[in-house]
Amino acid sequence: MLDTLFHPFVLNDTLTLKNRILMAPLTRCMADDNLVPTQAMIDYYARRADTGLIISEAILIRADGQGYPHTPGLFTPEQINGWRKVTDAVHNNGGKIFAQLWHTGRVAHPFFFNGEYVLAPSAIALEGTLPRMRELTYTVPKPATKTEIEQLIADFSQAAANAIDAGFDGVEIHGANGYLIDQFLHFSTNERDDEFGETPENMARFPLAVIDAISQRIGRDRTGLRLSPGGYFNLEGDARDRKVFDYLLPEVEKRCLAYLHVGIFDDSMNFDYLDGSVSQYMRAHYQRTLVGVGCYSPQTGSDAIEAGKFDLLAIGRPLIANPDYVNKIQSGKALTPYDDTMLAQLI
Ligand code: FNR
Ligand code: 8K6
Repeated sequence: MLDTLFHPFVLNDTLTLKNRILMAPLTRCMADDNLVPTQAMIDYYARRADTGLIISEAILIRADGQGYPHTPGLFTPEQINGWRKVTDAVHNNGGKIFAQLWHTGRVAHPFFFNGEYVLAPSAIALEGTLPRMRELTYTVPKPATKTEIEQLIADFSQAAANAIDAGFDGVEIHGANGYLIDQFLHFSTNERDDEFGETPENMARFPLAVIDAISQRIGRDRTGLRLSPGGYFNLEGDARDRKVFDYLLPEVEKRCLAYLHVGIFDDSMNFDYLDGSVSQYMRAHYQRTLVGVGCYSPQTGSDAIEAGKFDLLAIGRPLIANPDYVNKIQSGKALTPYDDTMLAQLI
């Protein structure tokens, strides 16, 4: 029964979603040279306003977080104005939209912001070269000092305030997929011996400080979070990471955020040190609203919700291929299959 997907869902006192299908955050690299959303992006998001909640593509909190070409920002007045047009268009079509706030940490490249170095927890470089820019090799990052960490927290908080100024209904903190926040949470990228490393409490300190700063600034009811306890993208998982997330998830739960979102590409992936899939592990350690994702169809997604595996379903690639995804599944029409060539253009 797909019906489950179409029921409204009360997230909290401020937010009720008209259905349980979320648009997953999807980087498209289509902003203009000043990292401002374009008219094509406004139209692209507006077409998807029938989802219960759109989570925007990852948006840079500041210039030195950039790791791919033409990813949008939310740190200049021009960028804020650009996003205002997107949120207006989504709201005019009856939708809701959160901004996913992003700093790539060691996955950034000085090429994009004309800088000297990138910041990360520790001086451990990502191996290899940038996607589609094979002449650029990842650099050895500079371990962020305590002062730089405080500035990053302040900049995350400012970007959240900018998102609200731009008309977003809330923000999702991008703590997943091996980017800055996630780099603090895994041993393969965090070798610090100060209050941000070595123990679960220390490794969770920066992520929790970002969460607290943002939820105090814009309200916890408007703050969501994405996490990847399983390392699978941009960093390697380590059995010791388990303890970090065992500590972090109850701490997050206490903060009563709008939702927690699984960060994974394929939820059938199992991780030895998590004793199963990431969504199973998160559900076992977190009782509040959980968003599942990763290679789900409408049927498998609604089955998972009915079985209590998670509460809301985020859909990524199928929504790239089908702007009218919700309408199609509601009316029983066939979906257009996704393929990677569709990334070249916003439809
Ligand atoms: C992604 N994903 C992703 N995740 C995220 O947190 N922020 C992002 O900006 C992006 N960008 C992105 C771009 C592209 C082209 C893809 C394919 C994926 C991951 C995405 O949100 C989702 O977790 C996966 O796509 C799995 O869901 P589907 O596609 O199987 O429904
Ligand atoms: C935030 C992201 C930027 C770029 C996104 C690229 C997406 C690529 C498409 C999919 C490939 C992903 C594979 C990852 C899974 C690895 C499994 C071991």
